[in-house]
Amino acid sequence: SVMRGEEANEKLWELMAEYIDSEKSTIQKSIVAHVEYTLARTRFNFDKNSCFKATALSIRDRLIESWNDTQQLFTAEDKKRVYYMSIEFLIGRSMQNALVNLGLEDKYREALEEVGYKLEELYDEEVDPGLGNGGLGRLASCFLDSLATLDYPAWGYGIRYDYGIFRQMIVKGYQVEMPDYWLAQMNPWEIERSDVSYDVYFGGRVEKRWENGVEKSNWIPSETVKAVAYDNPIPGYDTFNTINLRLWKSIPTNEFDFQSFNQGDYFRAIETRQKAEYITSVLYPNDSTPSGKELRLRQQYFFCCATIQDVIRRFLKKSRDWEEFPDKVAIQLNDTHPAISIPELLRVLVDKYGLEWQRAWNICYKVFSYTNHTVMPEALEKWSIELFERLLPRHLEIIYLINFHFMNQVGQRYANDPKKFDIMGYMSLIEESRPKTVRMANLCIVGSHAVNGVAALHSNLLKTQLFARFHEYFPNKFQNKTNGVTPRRWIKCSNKPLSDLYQKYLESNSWLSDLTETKSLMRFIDNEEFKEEFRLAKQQNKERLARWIEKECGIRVPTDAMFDIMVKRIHEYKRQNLFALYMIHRYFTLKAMSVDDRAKQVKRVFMVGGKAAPGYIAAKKIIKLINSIGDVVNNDPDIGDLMKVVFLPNYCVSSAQIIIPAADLTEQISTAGTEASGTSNMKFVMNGAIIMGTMDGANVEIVEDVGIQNSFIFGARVHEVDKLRQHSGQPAGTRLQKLFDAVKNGTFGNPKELSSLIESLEHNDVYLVKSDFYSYIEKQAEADATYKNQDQWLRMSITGALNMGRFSSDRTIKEYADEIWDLESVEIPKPSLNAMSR
Ligand code: AZC
Repeated sequence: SVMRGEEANEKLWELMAEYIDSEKSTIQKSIVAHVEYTLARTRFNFDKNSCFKATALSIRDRLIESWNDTQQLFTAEDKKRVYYMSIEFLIGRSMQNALVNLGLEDKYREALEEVGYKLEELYDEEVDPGLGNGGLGRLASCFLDSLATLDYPAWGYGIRYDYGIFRQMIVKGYQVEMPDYWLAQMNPWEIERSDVSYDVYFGGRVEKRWENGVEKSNWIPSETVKAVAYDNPIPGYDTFNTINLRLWKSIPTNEFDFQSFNQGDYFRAIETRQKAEYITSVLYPNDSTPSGKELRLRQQYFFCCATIQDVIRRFLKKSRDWEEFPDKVAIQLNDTHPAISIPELLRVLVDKYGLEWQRAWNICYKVFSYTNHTVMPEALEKWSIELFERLLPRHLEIIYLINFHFMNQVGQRYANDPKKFDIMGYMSLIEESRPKTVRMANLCIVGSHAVNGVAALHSNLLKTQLFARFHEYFPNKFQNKTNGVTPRRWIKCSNKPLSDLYQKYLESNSWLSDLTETKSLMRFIDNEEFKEEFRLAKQQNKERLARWIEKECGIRVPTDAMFDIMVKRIHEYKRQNLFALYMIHRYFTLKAMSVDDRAKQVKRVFMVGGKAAPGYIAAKKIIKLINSIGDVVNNDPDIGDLMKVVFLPNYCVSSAQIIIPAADLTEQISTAGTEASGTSNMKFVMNGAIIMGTMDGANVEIVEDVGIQNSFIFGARVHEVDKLRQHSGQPAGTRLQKLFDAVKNGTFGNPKELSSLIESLEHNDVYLVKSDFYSYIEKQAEADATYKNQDQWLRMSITGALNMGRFSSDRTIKEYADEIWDLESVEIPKPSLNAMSR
């Protein structure tokens, strides 16, 4: 019998109430079942870590349900999908994020409390998967969160490294790298898909034959490995959509090397197999600088080849025309690391499916789009022709063919230009250097329909400098997509006091889906109660960080001091050295004061965290310098609590979640024109920190929205940089020279090791430390003066936090979907009651 509207509604609510009531015991039952059956434990050998695993598995069950529904619907609707290809995904811990997005955090907390466990303690049991270096990898993960939240039919594709970014230890002030075998404990989130695997080939030669007057190519490779899929469900916030992050692991194929075997060389045969597993064993720990190693190119091709096969298999599930491919598939290349996908797709279309070249090309470039993340020329990937030819002979041919057609067009376009050959040389995919190389960025630009930078200033530099000739040739290809970060992880999960405050004053959580809503709270900017609560939230976060520092570093820091923090990869262009020089300057200034004057100064805790690439000597010396400054300052009885210097070891996603909410001041001080965007700047300001920074990357746009009067901006502007660089050997000026001399004479650390840091600034100051120093210390003095006026500081901090709506990655992803991918959302309907009470 059919129930009428009202009656049906009532029944529904009854069932819902019952369902919600039973939820707590449902959760408990599911955890207990996993303890017993999945982990095979009893209450006699059950500990916190098994409780974490069982809880994670019970959450995963829910994720799998919605993930299956999502995939089914995507298939049924058959709308266009986007594939986000990235060689890095800095996922961070998953448990809290999953619970927040599923709206189950409080329910799980209650359910666990009853059985004697604190949810927050379980969070700390989780390993932090570090399958990325820094901003680029973390951006990819924020993007997945937004793609799921906005109901886009999207997939992430990457590599399942056995070893993520190294664990950093500080021993006697030096960085020591420890391997991060994050899979030592089972990974409760992933689903191994041994049924989803593809062969990937390397090496060998290319055979030619003629068929109906057309030359056909056949790649005869010499090596095979298998790519196996590991699926990681990514839940959206406040939606039933759960998308997939598919990571590939390499394993040997089942074919055995019979030749070695027959010769009795059993171990040789095993060795070949181990070489296959080696491909996905370790993430290269270089940030922004290519490593140029053969294994890295193997990693890149391995994950591109498997991904393209997977994408095509999905497309071909329904039989159709290849011309439809760009209507069903968009592939975003996160930097040039997945660039070989372009020749790979062409190869498959031409060699395997027999498409004619021009037809294949017309399909191919419509599918791809490319994001550039850096303008530093030394950071652009180039692979030697020799290596390419040895590993991927057919792909090299295809790249030559793309280039042949492209050079023809460029030649025609500039036929009458006296600089024609210079222009062609500049735009060529091949660099006629020694050794000859393939320019991966040029390949991406030519092979994509859209190219974007990651902040307005950066995108303009791409158009006017780095890729100027390409912009002239393809004016409509170039776009900007200013980065963003997910407010779910970076406010809700990281900053409970602030989230509670927003929830209270906005009377809902909808700000988590639309961060621009927080702006309406500006009406409370004169409300003393609101301001006091905001201040208290910051204070709680500072105390949490102080406890973390005491535990991790054994240093006690005063929580009534200004927390001045710089956390990011260590790079000369980011200028941690400038920050260090300021610390020395402040120390000397304090030392020179009378006891009475000192007592009037603002207390500061300087904190630096970040990893240096293991082979980047100068960056490692900067770490040592900061630790040496800490050794002197922290043990000086004249200074006491007035100033502390802390190096925060092993900066990673989970420590960022504790560090960022505690900052009063955030250092974003890269030389103008060097930091493409920055994303920690956004996280810090959202959490109430004030920027001490340069007009670089996304700082420019942040300042636009929060007001320049609510930030401390100093230093050369981007248009001034070139000229200043011509004088990079200029003298430092007396006050700065004094600091240089202090390092060179051994006041901080061993001058034999550290003076080279100073000498490079004296002779060839590429990043303009000397010329920005004086405006920097002026701004720092202004920050002190402002901090003394606590009400003014608080207003600046609140205004910043409330005006960050634009920097949610939801906004960024919406722009990609509308302006690059031409993608529509596919919303999963609420599961039926039947499904809910399953
Ligand atoms: C980084 C940029 O340095 C940073 O400014 C930006 O915010 C981030 O990407 C995300 O767009 N670039 C890299 O990490 N680049 C590489 C090649 O690793």
